[in-house]
Amino acid sequence: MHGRTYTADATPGEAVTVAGWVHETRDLGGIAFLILRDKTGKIQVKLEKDEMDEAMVDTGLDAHRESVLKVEGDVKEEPRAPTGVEVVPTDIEVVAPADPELPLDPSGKVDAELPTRLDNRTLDLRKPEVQAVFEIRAELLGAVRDAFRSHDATEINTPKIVATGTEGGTELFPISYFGEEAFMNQSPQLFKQLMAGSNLERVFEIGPIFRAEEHNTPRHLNEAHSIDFEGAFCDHTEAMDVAEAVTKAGYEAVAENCADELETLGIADEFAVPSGEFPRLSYQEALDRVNATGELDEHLAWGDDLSTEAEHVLGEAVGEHYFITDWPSEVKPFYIKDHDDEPEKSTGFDMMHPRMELVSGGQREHRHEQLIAGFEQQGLDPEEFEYYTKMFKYGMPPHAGWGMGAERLLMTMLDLDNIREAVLFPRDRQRLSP
Ligand code: ATP
Ligand code: AMO
Repeated sequence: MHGRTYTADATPGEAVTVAGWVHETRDLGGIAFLILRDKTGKIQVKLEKDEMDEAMVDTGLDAHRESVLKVEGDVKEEPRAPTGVEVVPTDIEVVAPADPELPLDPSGKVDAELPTRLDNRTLDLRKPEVQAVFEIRAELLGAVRDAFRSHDATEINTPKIVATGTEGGTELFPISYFGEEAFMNQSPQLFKQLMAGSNLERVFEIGPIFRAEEHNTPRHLNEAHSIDFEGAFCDHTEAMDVAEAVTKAGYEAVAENCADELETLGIADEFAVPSGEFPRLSYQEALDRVNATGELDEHLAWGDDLSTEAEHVLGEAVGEHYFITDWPSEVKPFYIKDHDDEPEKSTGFDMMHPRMELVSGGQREHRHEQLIAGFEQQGLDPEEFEYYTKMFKYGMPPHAGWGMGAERLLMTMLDLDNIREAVLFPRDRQRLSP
């Protein structure tokens, strides 16, 4: 075991200093064992009461579970120890004591409810199966970044305090900005488009989005992380290709680099990298497919949104990641371009996991006049968006992109029941701290 500050390898014959949390104390009478734990694993420390310094033995035995101890000693081979080696101590120091009453049990012997876990994330993350989720999250986001870079996209960061919303006016969190009305950003949508029109051409961002959704569901957060892509000279089909490639790259990296974490989560055997092309169903085909199952009470018709139930029925029928393309123009936002030959159909698409929607995207309306008309159709005042629309007068190329919920990608990948398991400190209707 390495203590981060007092690093040493636990090789037999070596003198080491290790530091970590007291995972367990086993007092067998004349002999006692401390199991110390840190990021790299666990190690046994042997305490022999009659043979070792009494004060040192007492320090070890008196330390409550989850206290941080620093132990100096010699590493000895010991077949009966859990890792085959143990530390025979020469000095034990309490670095940080822990109260005897713990709000949750990091050894996992006693189960805790999700709210208790979220209230005590530090202790919760001392459990290997919880740590594994966040190690995988980091690997996944790293792989997503690499995949974008291999697609020639430049990482950007856009403002989170903004003057206007884009994804529907009721879902905005208002804030006061030096006395002026402002909002937490719902999506980098307009900014990433402005950058697609710059010499950066292809951009991506991984950052927070804020939605004042009333929903209190296992797949909505009020602060989520969005993986956004926008590419100049791309159409919606190329944007779908990028979404598919980025998703597969994420799965591949996790399969390759997180074998231990998948094992810890008990999903190593069933974890599968999506293979083959994701089917692309048109919205009409999706409706037909749902209707054909006969599993919904109502018959879905053109213009209907796909309810959660319809999404489930469809997900079960398709059984893998898939796209829904060519949505009716009226259900997609102003920035989505309609098909030139069939204006009632848009280039908007969603990428679905059988359990839920992961991605929304489309080709954008890049023609100034049509963009302004789109605002008016949606009941929005184009004047308020002038900072955005004016750039469409100075050579805005055709472009397309999408946004993917990072937590949804992770929760579907790891088959987590609740999206709150996929974020360290979730924000929802009931939760503003920690
Ligand atoms: P030792 O000669 O190493 O002190 P022991 O067999 O005389 O060991 P006790 O002091 O009675 O043992 O130890 C109680 C229990 O602890 C026994 O079941 C023994 O197998 C176990 N034990 C002893 N030493 C270790 C060790 N270093 N690691 C794991 N288990 C041990
Ligand atoms: P949309 O609103 O569909 O599209 O969001 C894109 C993706 O972000 C995730 N997501 C959420 N995840 C958790 N909790 C939420 N409250 C939440 N809201 C959204 C979903 C969703 O598919 N501007 C467009 C994207 C684009 O066209 O580029 C947009 O924001 O996975």
